[in-house]
Amino acid sequence: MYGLVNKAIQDMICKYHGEDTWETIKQKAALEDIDFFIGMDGYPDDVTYCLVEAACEVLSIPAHEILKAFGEYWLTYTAEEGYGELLASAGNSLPQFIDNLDNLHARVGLSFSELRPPSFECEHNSDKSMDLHYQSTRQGLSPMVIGLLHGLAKRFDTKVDVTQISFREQGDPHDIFSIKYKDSQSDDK
Ligand code: 1MF
Repeated sequence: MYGLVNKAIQDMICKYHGEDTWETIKQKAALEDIDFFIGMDGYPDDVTYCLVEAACEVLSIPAHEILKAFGEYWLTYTAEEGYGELLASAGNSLPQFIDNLDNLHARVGLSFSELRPPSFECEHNSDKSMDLHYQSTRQGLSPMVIGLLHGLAKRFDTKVDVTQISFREQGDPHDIFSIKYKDSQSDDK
């Protein structure tokens, strides 16, 4: 994955647990030879998975919680690290943004050819509910998607309820999330 992802993990860990804890995690992940991550360089996915695994052990937090927290963090991190306009161009509501995610990744992929973008396909069921089909070349990241959805909800001041209804790791063809959402200020039930 692009170094931007590893940089964001580092930033989140330093912010909430301090530099020393980050150094411990980096060492545990056997990445002590890396002085810093370069955002626009591609790194093996293993680097990211090892960081998450080491963070689990050092912080005694399960992987799914770290991934979920990271998903939320990704939205504020990228908004502040030069991708504010990219995010803004994807829409100004939760459903619109999700509908535009494949376009957003296509735009990034034009400039950065090593991107392996996931695909997010929406089935809008009825008012304020949808099924989201998530397909990725990578395994085990569905908790991060749940965090990303909560991060989007925060961004748009929307209440969201996410339930995973199909699980690739249990042999389903891909992950599917059932999403219900509601604008915070709206009165509809
Ligand atoms: O292949 C990749 O390296 C990769 C990296 C990040 C692919 C996707 C992503 C973003 N994605 C990560 C989780 C899914 C991974 C997977 O299933 O394979 C999050 C997608 C997302 C979902 C909901 C809401 C917002 C989301 O992301 C917005 C976004 C997506 C990509 C970028 C920024 C914001 C991005 C920008 C520049 C990149 C890489 C990704 O590369 C750089 C970095 C620095 C300098 C130049 C290029």
